[in-house]
Amino acid sequence: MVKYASKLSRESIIDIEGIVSKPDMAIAGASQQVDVQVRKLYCISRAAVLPIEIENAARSEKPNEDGQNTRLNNRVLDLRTAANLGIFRIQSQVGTIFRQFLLSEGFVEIHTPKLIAGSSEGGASVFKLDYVKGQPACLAQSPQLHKQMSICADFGRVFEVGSVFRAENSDTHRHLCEFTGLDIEMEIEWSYCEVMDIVNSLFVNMFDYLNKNCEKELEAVRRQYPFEPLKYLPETLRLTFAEGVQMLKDAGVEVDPMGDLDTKKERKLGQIVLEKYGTEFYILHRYPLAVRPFYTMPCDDNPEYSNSFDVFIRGEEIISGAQRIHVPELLVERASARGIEVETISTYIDSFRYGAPPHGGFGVGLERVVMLFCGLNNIHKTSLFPRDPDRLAP
Ligand code: ATP
Ligand code: AMO
Repeated sequence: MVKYASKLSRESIIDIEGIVSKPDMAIAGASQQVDVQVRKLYCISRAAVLPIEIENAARSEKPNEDGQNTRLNNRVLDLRTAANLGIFRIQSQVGTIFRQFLLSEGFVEIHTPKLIAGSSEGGASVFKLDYVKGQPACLAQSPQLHKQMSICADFGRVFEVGSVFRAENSDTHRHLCEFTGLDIEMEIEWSYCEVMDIVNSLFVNMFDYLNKNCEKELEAVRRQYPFEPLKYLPETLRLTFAEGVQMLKDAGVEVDPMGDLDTKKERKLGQIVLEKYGTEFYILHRYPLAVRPFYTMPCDDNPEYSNSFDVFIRGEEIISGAQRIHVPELLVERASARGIEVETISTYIDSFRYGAPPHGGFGVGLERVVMLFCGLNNIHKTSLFPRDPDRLAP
C-alpha cells in the first residue's frame, strides 16, 4: 500500500480507512490536528502532472514562479488556494447582501435582455453581433435602458444582478470585457440625494457585515496579499465635484474644472480625502454635465452641472449613478447631441411619453468592489474566469 501511495500524483483524490488519533505533539508539527493510521486506501480520481504548483500560486506573485498569466491559463488549479477561495466567498457575500438589503427596502429583482438593438451607454466599447434574420444587435453595456423602462412600468424600485459587456480595447488593472453589474433604479420624490442615501446605507451595512462575518476569508486573502482594512465612516462622506477640484488645486494639481478626473487624479483625491477626513470610501457628486452619459439630468440651478455622482474606494471608482432625464424631448436632444442614433433607442425614448416619474439609480461593478475592499492590485484576481482583450478562455 505504501508503494502504491507513493506513486499517487499530487491533487489526486483518495478515500482512506484508518484509525484516527491525537498526534504526538513532539513528533507532529503544531499545525497537525490528527494522526491517521491508514488501513485501506482507494484512489477516487487520479490527477495528471500539474501544470502549475499550487504552493507557488499560494505565494505572492514572484517572477518566474507561475506568473498571473500562467495561473489564469490554469484557473481551476489556481482557484484552489486559500486566498482565491476566500476572494470568491467574499464576492458571494457581497452579492447576497446587495440582494437582501434591496429586497428589504422594497426593491423588485428584474432580469433585462442582454441582446439589444443599440448601445446602452454610447461610446466605442460595444460588442456588435449578428442577430437572427440579419438584424444588427449589441451586447448590453449595462441594463440602463431597461431598468429605467421598468420604472416607467410602475415598479417603483428595481434592481438587477447580471452580466455586463464592454469591448474595452486595452488592458488595465480595473477593466474587464465582461463583468457583473449590480444595478438599481428607483423613483425619487425630491432629489438624487435619495439615491445616494441608498448607496450609504447599503455599503456601510455591507462593509460592517463583511468585517464581522468573513474574518476567516479576509485573513486568508491577507496572508497572501497583505492589506489594511478599509477605512470608512458610519455616515458616508459626500463632496461636490467642485469641492474635489478645489482640493486637488490646493494640493498643486492642475485640473480642468469642467472635465473628468483621470485615474491618477482620482487616486490623488482619494489620498487627500483620506488625510483630511479619515475615510477611503466617499461620494463625489454634481459632476459637469459634459462628462456624463446622455441620459443624465442637468442641475436645475446650473445646467452645466448634473445630478450625478461617482463613488470611490481607495481612490478608485466603484459606482456611477444619477438622476435620469424623464422628459422625452430633452432626452432626444441630449442623445442627438452625443451622436447617438435616436432610432436605435426609440422604444426607450417612447416609454417616457406616457407619464414617467422622476427617477434615478446607480451601477456597481462587483469585481471592483471586491478588488478594492480587499486592497488587491488587479481586477483579474476577483473575476472567476476573467475576460479581457487577450483572454476568452478558460
Ligand atoms: P466607467 O466606464 O464607468 O466610466 P471607468 O472607471 O472606466 O468607469 P471612465 O470615466 O471610463 O471610468 O474612465 C476613467 C479613466 O480611466 C480614464 O480617464 C482613463 O484614464 C481610464 N480608462 C478608462 N477606460 C480605459 C481603458 N479601456 N483603457 C485604459 N484606460 C482607461
Ligand atoms: P458605468 O459605465 O460607470 O455606469 O459602470 C458602472 C460601474 O461598473 C464598473 N465598470 C467596470 N468593471 C469592470 N470592467 C469594466 N470594463 C467596467 N466598466 C465599468 C465600475 C463602474 O463604476 N449605466 C451606468 C450606471 C448608472 O448610472 O446606473 C453605468 O453603466 O465599477
